Parts: sequence; C-alpha cells; structure tokens
Amino acid sequence: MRTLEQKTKEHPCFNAGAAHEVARMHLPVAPKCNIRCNYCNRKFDCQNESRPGVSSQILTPQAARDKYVETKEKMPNLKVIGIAGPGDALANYPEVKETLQLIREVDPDVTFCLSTNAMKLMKHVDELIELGVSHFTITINTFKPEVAAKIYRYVTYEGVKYFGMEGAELLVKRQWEALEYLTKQDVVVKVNIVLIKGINDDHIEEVVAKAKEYGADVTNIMPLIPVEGTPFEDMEEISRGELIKIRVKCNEIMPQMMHCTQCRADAVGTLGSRCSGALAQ
Ligand code: CLF
Ligand code: SF4
Repeated sequence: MRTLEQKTKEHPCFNAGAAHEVARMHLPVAPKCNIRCNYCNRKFDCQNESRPGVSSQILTPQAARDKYVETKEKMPNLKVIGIAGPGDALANYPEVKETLQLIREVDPDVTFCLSTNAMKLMKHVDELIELGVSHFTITINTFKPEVAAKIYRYVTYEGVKYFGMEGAELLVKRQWEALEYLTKQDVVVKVNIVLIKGINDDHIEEVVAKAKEYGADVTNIMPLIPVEGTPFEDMEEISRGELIKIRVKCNEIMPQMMHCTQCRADAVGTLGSRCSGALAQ
C-alpha cells in the first residue's frame, strides 16, 4: 500500500515530475451542480476543473468501475482516479460514494482525487476520507462576498436558492471553512482559482496568501476561458504571458501548479497526452 507521500509523488497534477509518466482517469459520474457560476454553460463540463466547451458522457457507478478495470488493463501507469464533474462531485454524492466503493473493491491502492466547489464539502468530508480520497481540490475564486456576488448567480443550500450577496456570503463562508477543516486532515489539498479579468484579478495574490494561511498545499491559477451563452461570454481573456507572470509572483507566496492542462471531466491518460474522448475508445 502506497503512503500519502508516495501517492502525491505519483500524482500527475500534484507533482509536475509525474505529469508525463503517470496517468489519471476522470470518471464523469456527477452531472448535477448546486451553484451557478457566471462562466458556466451547463451543456458543458464544470469549468472549475475543466476545459470549457466540451461535454462528457455520464457514467453510472457500475459503468465507471467497469471502465476503470478495462482502462487499467491497457494503461498500467494509471494511478489516479479523479472525480471532477461534469457538475459538482458533491451535488451527486450517492453516485460518487458508490463509484469510489466499487473501485476500492477491485483496487485497494489507486489514488482517489476529488474536485468540488465545496458548498457541500463539510457534510461529506469525513466519509470521503474514510472512502480513501487522499487528494482534494476546492475552487475558491475570492474571499470577498461582494466579488463572489459578481461571479456566482446563485447557490443552492438545503433545497433553497440564494441569490446575490446572500448566496455569495454563504458560498464564501463554506468554502473557506471547508478548506480550513480539510487541511487539518491527513490529505493533500489544492485550491483552484479561476482568474477573471476585471472581477478578481486585483486580489489573486491575497487569495493565494490566504490559501497558504489556511494550510493549502498548492494553488492552481486557471485563466477564465469565456464561453458563449454565459454572462461572462464577453470577458477579456488573460494572455499566456500575464498568466505566467502572476503564477511566478504567487510562487513566492506558496507552491503553484504551473502545468494544469484544464482537462475535461472524462479525461484519461497523462496530462501531456490527448486529453479528451478517451472514454469513448
Ligand atoms: Fe483530476 Fe483535478 Fe484530480 Fe488532477 S485534473 S480532479 S487534480 S486528477 Fe489536473 Fe486537469 Fe488541471 Fe485539474 S490538469 S484540470 S489540475
Ligand atoms: Fe458550472 Fe462547475 Fe460552476 Fe457548477 S461549479 S456552475 S458545474 S462551473
């Protein structure tokens, strides 16, 4: 059985050195979402952990297990299972739980990685850790509710939709609370930050500093890619050069992921390889 340290060493997102050696497989078992980001078009995958403009076929937990077994036979370097949508993993908790349980039955050692907006993380975190999830990603774009109110149209909590500042305050509070709790557990934690020009680009460094203060292991600044049909469709994109500059600056604060490929919710393979459609093969 590999230790947490070995699993991190052999995780293509958490260790750039493993990006071309070790494969990860996303299982698209989570179609629903419990918030509404202004950069999201729900015809496509969750942008908090994915390349926009592509949609994934949804798998049942059983089909996901079968797909994993089949893929592992062909891809012995497959060491990480990620749940990254296409909606929010925890808005589909029963399916996610069943998927993880079914895969553990056939492979006691594969690394479990999960990405979420954290709205429901506190409710499930202990059980997720018991199920074997060792690597977590939370997307946190700000700590300012007034900024969050510009990014999120609403959040759903206990069946009720909260709009504007009310929803923003709720989400921000729950995200940072979840981060603080998670980093005290024996797991590895990444914070994804979607950089949106004119919205949160003036305090990215502060978000990174706060993530560090809360105990995150790494942050991943991802550029917004505007998607047609969303409120942010006309937003200006940040250039590659500007992104690198911000990442390098933030790297002085805490470790940065520099090699994210903004892959899709059903991506399979190493990060450098063709990041799409592999499930259909
Ligand atoms: Fe998937 Fe994300 Fe786990 Fe990696 S992706 S759930 S941490 S196994 Fe990786 Fe893809 Fe970037 Fe995500 S390259 S979008 S950071
Ligand atoms: Fe879309 Fe992901 Fe935001 Fe949900 S969390 S609204 S799936 S971008």
